[in-house]
Amino acid sequence: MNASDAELMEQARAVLAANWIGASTKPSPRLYPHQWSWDSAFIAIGYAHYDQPRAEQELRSLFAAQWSNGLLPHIVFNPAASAYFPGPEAWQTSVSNHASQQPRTTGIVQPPVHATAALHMFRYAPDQERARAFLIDLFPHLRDWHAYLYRERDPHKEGLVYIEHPWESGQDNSPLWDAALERITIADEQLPPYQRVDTTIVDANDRPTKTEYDRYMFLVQQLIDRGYDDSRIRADYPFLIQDVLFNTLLCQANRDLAEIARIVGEPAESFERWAEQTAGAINAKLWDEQHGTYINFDLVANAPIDVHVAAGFTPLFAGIPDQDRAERLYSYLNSPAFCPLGGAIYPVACYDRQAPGYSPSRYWRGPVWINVDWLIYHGLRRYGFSEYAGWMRQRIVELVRLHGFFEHFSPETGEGHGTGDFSWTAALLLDLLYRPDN
Ligand code: 9WN
Repeated sequence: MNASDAELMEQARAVLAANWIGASTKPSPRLYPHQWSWDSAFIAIGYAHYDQPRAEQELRSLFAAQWSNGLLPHIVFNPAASAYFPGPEAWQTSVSNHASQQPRTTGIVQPPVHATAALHMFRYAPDQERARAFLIDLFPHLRDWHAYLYRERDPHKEGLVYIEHPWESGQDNSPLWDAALERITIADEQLPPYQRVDTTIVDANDRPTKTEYDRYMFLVQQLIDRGYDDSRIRADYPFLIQDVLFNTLLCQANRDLAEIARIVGEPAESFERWAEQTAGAINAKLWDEQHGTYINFDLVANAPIDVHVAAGFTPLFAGIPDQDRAERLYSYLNSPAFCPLGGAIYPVACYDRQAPGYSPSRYWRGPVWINVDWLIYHGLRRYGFSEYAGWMRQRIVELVRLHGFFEHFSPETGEGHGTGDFSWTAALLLDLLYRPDN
C-alpha cells in the first residue's frame, strides 16, 4: 500500500532523526558518516519547517569549522564516525595555516548554497526574534565565505569562481570532468596506496571507477603539495573549472545574503553587485547558443566543455537567463534528451540521456538527484513554467513514495541506487510537501 503524504513526511523526519550525530546530520547511515557542506544546507531547508533549533545547529556546526581565510570545508569530520575514505589523515590540512584544526576538515569546498538555506530558515521560522538573532551571528561567516570565493577563486575578477576538484562541484564523477581528468597522467610514486571504503558499502557499479578515484586522490595530493595555498594552486595545477551549478548557487546566495544583510541592518550593496556580476558572466561566458543550455569552462585548456548536464538548467533557479533563453532551456529539458512532460521518464536525468556514456545507475552519469530536481523545480516556477513544475513535483513525490529515500534513482524505472536513507532526499521532499503551493 502506498504511504499517504502524512506518512511519507513522518518517514522523512525519521530518516533525518536517525542520521543526527549530536550536532549535525550525516548524509547517510554508513556511506557518508561525517558532516558535508552542501548536504547540511539542504538538510537545514527541511528542518526549517518543523525544528528551528535543529536547523540552526546544523549550520552552526558547519561554520564552526570555517577556516581563518573564509574557506568553508566540504567535510567536517566526526571523530566518532565509522570508516570513510579519504578521512582526515589523507587530507593533511595542517599544511595550511588557515585550516581548522578542531574539528578536522577537508581542504576543499562545495557549492555555496548556505545563505539560501539561512534565508529560507528565517522565512519559515516560528520564532522570528530567535531567527533574526541567528542571522546576526551567521552573517559575518557567510560574508567571509563569499569573500573567500571571489578573492581566491576569481583571479581575473570575471565574476566567475573556479573549482579545483570534482568533489567541489558536488557532482563527483559527472562526464563534465572527463576531459580534464584524462589529461592527468599519474606516475606510480605520485599516488600513495589507498583503500576505498565506499565500494564495500554500496554496489560498486553505482560508484565512480578506480581510474576516477586515482585521479581524485592525485588531485588531493597536489593540493597538499601546494599547502592548500590558492595562489600556488592557480599558478600551476591541472584542474581549474568554472562550473555552472557552483556559480549559479553563488549568484542566488548573494541575492539571499543581500536580503539577510537588510534583515540584520548591514549594507547589502556589495552582495547585490556580486550577484549581478556573476549572473552577467554566466550569461556572457557559459551560455551555449547552439544547444540552448549553459555549459562549463575549463580554465586550464582555456575552452568551453561541450557536455550537457541537468545542472545546465539550474541558472533558472537564480533568475539568470532572460525569457528567450529560459524558453530554450525549457525546450531542451522537455525533450527525450532529458525528460518530456507527461511521459514515463522520471525527471530529471542528471546527464543527457542520448549522450555517450549515459548510465541510469552510475552516480553522476545519468541518475535523478533530488537536489538538482529541487533547484530546477524552483527555477521553472520562477519563470512561470507551472505545468511542467507541477508535474515534476508530483513525479518526485511519487518516485520517493514508490522507491524509498535513496541517494539517486534511475530516470528510466525509478529504481533507487547508491545508499538508502539519504538525508537530502528526505529533507527536500519534506520541503516540497510542507509548501505544496510555493
Ligand atoms: C565526496 C555526501 C556527498 C555529496 C556529494 C556526492 C558524494 C562524496 C563521496 O556524497 O560525494 O564528497 O564520497 O562520493 O557526490 O554531492 O555532497 O552526500
